[in-house]
Amino acid sequence: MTKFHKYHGLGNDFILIDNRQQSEPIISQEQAVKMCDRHLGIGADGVIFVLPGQAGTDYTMRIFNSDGSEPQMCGNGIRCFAKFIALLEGKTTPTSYQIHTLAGVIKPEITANGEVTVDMGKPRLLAQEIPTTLGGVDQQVIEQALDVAGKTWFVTCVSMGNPHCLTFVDQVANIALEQIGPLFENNPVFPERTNTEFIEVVNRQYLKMRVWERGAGITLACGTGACASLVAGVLTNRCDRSATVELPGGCLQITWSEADQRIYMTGPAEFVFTGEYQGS
Ligand code: ZDP
Repeated sequence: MTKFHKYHGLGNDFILIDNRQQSEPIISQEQAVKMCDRHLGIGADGVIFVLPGQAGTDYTMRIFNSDGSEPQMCGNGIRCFAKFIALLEGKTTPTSYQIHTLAGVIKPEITANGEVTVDMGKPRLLAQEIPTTLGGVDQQVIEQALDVAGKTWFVTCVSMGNPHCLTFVDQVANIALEQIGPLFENNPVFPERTNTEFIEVVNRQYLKMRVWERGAGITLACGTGACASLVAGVLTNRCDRSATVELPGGCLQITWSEADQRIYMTGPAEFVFTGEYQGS
């Protein structure tokens, strides 16, 4: 029997586990797959663990995708994480935390209106940091040709700790995500697979994005993907350094600060229900 809390950020939904008593997740990757199953389990895009802090941080966050793989970071997940620890601690807003992740220290802050603003750190742009074999190891990958599904796409690669491959298109509604998403995700030019985003520029302060997530498939929103979309838009001079990113589940506000070069993401995170998982 495992106690859990269910949260979502713009419909990107997660099972949150209070794992403060132990430094290793109390759920295996195989169990996470079962819990995420929408017919046989709780249903979620991933499982997130609240672990004791490391290296002077308040807490450590680890994530298992719905396929059991472990990503470095999760942007919607960390907003849910902040709301969950505020609940566990009985804190009222505003509250800020330093969270240890596989993508470095990430700093969420619950604001007065209950939304969460996250200092996501600096984007990483070199091919070896993504990682991708598109371009030389210490070069940026901007508008590089990549053949997928019999078509040439011009892709920009950004790491927010986890890999993103971004393509600007005229209309996101016309992209056959279910068919082409897996072909990007598992393309041999991405040795650790990749998250894949298609972006439509509405104007310089408004982007529309649809995502195929590594290890989770189509999701209603992707926080790190929204951040990476804005970075790709700035690198290709399609948008300003501050913009709204509209996802199928709603909007995030993203800023790439000129002053400190860090990315700030603001959006909602909602507690849905709590329960006890009885499965194996
Ligand atoms: O990098 C990956 O494998 C992603 N599937 C991790 C989750 C990212 C995400 N949806 C986000 O919001 O950043 C959840």
